[in-house]
Amino acid sequence: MVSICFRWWTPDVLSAETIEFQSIGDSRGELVALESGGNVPFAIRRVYYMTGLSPDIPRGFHAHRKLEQIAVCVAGSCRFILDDGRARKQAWLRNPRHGLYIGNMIWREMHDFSRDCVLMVLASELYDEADYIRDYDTFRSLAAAGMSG
Ligand code: T46
Repeated sequence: MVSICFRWWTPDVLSAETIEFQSIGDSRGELVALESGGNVPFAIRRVYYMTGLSPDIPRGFHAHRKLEQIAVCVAGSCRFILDDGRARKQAWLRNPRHGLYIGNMIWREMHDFSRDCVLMVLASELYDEADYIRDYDTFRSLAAAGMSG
């Protein structure tokens, strides 16, 4: 399966880019396949998804020490804010063929969920609360020192 990666912002924000997944479409509809080590650049150890989201209730507000993830809005839309400690950018997810790759040590916030948003996330590790950095000042200090904790 061919995947096309492209950056849509300057490389001052590291470890975050969109991956455009190939869609296999025919008269019955669209099909997108995600494969560990194929069009997903890590071994997938966990998948989770969010539903029942509200436009005025943001989520996230943390970074991960080691975790890599790909977020896909399989329905609806939402806006991500990504921050590497030096620069802050935003990305809208509104296409189920677009995955937002988020490397480690990237602060993320999710805003402006559409009512029909289904946000699916592929993760490189099992859930581990110790991998989270939930305090922004701590994140900034670690990022400035080139550390993950
Ligand atoms: C991320 C963004 C995009 C679990 O028990 N297992 C899990 O796999 C996950 C993801 C969460 N949880 C628990 C931890 C909390 O008690 O579910 C609760 C809600 O998690 P959290 O407040 O971290 O959810 P978000 O939407 O702020 O963040 C989530 C992911 O946690 C995070 O890794 O990058 O989505």
